[in-house]
Amino acid sequence: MTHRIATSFAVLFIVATLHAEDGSQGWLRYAPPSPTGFPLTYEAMPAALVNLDSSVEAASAQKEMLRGVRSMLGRTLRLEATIPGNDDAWVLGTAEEIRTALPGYPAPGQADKAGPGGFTLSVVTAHGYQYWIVAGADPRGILYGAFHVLSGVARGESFGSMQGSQSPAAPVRWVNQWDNLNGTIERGYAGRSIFFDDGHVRADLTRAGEYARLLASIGVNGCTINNVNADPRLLTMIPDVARIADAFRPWGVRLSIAVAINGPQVVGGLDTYDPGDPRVAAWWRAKVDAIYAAIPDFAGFVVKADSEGQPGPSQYGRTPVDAANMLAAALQPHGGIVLYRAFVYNHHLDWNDLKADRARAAYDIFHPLDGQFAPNVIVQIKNGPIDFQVREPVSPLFAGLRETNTAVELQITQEYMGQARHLVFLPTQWKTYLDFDLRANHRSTPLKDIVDGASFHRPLGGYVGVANVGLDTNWMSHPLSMANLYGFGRLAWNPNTTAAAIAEDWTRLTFSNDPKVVATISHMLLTSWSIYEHYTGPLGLQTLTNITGPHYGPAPQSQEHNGWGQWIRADHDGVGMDRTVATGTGFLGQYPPEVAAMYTSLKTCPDDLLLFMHHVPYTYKLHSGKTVIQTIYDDHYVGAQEAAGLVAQWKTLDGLIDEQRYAKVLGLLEYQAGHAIVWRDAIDRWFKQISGIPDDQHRIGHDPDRITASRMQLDGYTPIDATIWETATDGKAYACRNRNSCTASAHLDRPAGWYSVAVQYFDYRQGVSTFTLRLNQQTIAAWAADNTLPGEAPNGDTSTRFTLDGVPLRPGDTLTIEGHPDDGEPAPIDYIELTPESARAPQKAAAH
Ligand code: GCV
Repeated sequence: MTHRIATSFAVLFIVATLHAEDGSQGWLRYAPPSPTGFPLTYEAMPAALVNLDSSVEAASAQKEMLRGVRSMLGRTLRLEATIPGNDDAWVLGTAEEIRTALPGYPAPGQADKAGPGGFTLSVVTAHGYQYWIVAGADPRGILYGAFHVLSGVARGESFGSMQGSQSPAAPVRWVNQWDNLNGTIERGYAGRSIFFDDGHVRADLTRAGEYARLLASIGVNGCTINNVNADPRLLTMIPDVARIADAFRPWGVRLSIAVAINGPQVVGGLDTYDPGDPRVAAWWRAKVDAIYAAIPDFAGFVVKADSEGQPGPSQYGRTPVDAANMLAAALQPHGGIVLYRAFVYNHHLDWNDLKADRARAAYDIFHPLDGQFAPNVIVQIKNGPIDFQVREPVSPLFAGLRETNTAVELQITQEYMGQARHLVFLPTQWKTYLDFDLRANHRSTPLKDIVDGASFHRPLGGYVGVANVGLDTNWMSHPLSMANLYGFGRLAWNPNTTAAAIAEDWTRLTFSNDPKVVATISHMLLTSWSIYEHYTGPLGLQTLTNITGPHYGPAPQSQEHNGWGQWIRADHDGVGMDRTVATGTGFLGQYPPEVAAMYTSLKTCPDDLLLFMHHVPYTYKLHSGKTVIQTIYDDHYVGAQEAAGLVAQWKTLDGLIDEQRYAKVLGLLEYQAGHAIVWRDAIDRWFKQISGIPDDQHRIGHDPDRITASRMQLDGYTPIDATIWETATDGKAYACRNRNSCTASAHLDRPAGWYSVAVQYFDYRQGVSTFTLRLNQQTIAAWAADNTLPGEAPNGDTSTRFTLDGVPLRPGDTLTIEGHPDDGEPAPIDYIELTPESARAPQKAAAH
């Protein structure tokens, strides 16, 4: 958090003059498009609307058109039962219905080419009247078409420019929610479940319906409502689950559930869950029949088995094919499908075994099974071979399953990507995966064409995004994180959409069409992944976060010496996993030959994945000409600086967007900029220590602007070990224990001038310690450590800073931090940093 002395009056004035928005509507705000710079072609828009289709989806489309047009253009459309012969009209319906009702459809030169789920927008002129047509290939297509029209209006597009046909790239466009029955969400960062509470389905499912509306607006057609670490008890709650399906149905979103493979034993009363046992198969058949009796449009099952402690077919010497096909047989008569996850690996790998490699697991297990899965099974594969890291190569399994349906699993919730506290726009990253050409059979086979079914002629497949929205009013906690949910839908609909188009459209819909807002936020979004990569784990090192903890702050050592296999094999001489066939784990041999060769050769392996593929000395020179170690150091400095740049960019929008979201995002970006410094310092200190190689710019450990607590005069504060040494100065935090308050004072000898004063402290999940900052005898700031960061100890998860700008200092001044512990949180501190504000005139400082 950053504050400024004596600005509160100005802030209050701004608050009073701006309209607040809470983010609850996401990108469906339906704000009037600003006329500035946009053709107002809607003058000619029909005043009537006819809906020819009787489906619930078309009813939603009709309602949405009325709502959107009224809200954006201030007009109330007149509903007509049939196409009026004496007026223009919007016409909604399936292509077939429109052809019957309007013999002129499609107009010459306006072929209707929409496939399943698709739509065609066109204008037909008959008897001198114009009919603005939203023709769905089916009821869902009508709904998607209506949302497309409304999105275009919101962005100031004319109906003319929207005309033509669109169809979704793949049939499966689902989100997975990792919601637990008790109402918590695994890796969810935006509050509790919108579906469950206290072991039950919520009585009030309003938010479930609103979520489905958001999903439908971006073409998502399925939602798995519970954690893939599935609780078998959900299988006993079908009547209540059916209520969620009812909330989804008007929006064309089909409900799916994640199932625990041991359900027959845990809730079914059998003494086994062996997929080869006929009693088990019969139990699943009966269960599936019961589900379809309650939920006729039930979509199917998602399965995580034999992974991270989940039960699986291996218990009985069976394979994923045995389990998946048994479930598929039960679902098949009803048209249901199974998404069987390929995220299966041994998390007790032997660190000392240089051939052991978690990245190999999915291919090793699933490739031999290619061609054996039932037609209604899809193997759901995470984009990379490890686990949603900041950068990984594409999983080679996508090219290893040529006679099996596949779907790519992308993570929308920012587990390893800053947990909705850091801005990371993921479509930029996802595009690198979707566009990556695996060169199967020496021909073009980009990932997007594989999961669309085109490359290997598969009838089923698609896109799954782990979304984890919660009860927070704005769905994903960080207002800018919603761009990721929106972007997932856009890419699942059309993976050729550019990240820039997604960023721009989302910004227009979510904030405004003001060119400055659009350019600034789009730029921030589009650069954010690279910024995050710079200050976390560059060169293919993975995120370098605390993998045995909350996956949040820096903790590079946690990658090593354990069974989880996210190793980077950093030692005194070098770093990186040797995954070559000749000398390493052989992982690269899982790729088709052209890709394997590209990664195997140091000449062609891209720098940004080098350390994922190779173990090299720290002094190895990259294509950039810089050594590995200096790149690691520099990238972290660059990343922290870029993160600070995000704050500056956002501040240029003050007054151009509503104060509520402006302030919320500003607070988050300031926090992020501070945390980027924590990341930078921790990773650079760690690599400097392990490599013994100094930074050629002498930055690491040389922070002339800092006064560490160890150099302050302390009253009550005592040193405690940071649980991850590199995340605090000299591995120590200073805690206030067994007292109501403690102080740390610094006597200053800086030149007189205006300074930005940052206090680096630790904010645990528990407790709300309070702090005051005094300049000589005067209190200049007070704040509470109430950010509930994910940890209960001083480390990189909890280290954060409070910043006060515009502080006039002169030699002889004393700055004092007074900490008041609360509920086990000992008001821990690390250092004060005094950054001169060079823009200010030094003589003003003398006046304080
Ligand atoms: C739902 C990672 C996450 C787990 C998650 C797992 C999975 O390991 O940390 O929370 O479990 O992936 O995708 O199954």
